[in-house]
Amino acid sequence: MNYAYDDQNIFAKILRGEIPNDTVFENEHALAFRDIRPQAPVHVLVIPKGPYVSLDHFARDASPDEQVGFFAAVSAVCEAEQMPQGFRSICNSRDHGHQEVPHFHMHILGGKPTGPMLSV
Ligand code: DGP
Repeated sequence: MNYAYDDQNIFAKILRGEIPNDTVFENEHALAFRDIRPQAPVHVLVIPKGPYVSLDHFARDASPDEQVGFFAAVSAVCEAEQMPQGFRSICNSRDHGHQEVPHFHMHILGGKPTGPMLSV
């Protein structure tokens, strides 16, 4: 698979500081911020700082340090947002995954029941 990263995508602009965001957590390798169109009381996006298009791209090509840093951010968000009854994590990839922004991100949604996994 050839993953072509578009550095004009909206999350790349957020990482460069060209667009503001509501940051929840940041470390060397990842940034977590609130989704602009929240679909639950908690709706945070965790993104790597590196140029990865999708989950499969990140899983294949990100370094061990980047992968650890990303999941450290996921852990920090889950701790900070206090979701004792659980949450949903979603990574949409490309067209069939309904991915809107072509920079890998994980949605973390909680604070209410999130329903069945897919509505068909
Ligand atoms: P996805 O379909 O998985 O690619 O979802 C992209 C999400 O990104 C969507 O829930 C809305 C969110 N989003 C789009 N543009 C912005 C933005 O400029 N700021 C923030 N915080 N979120 C955005």
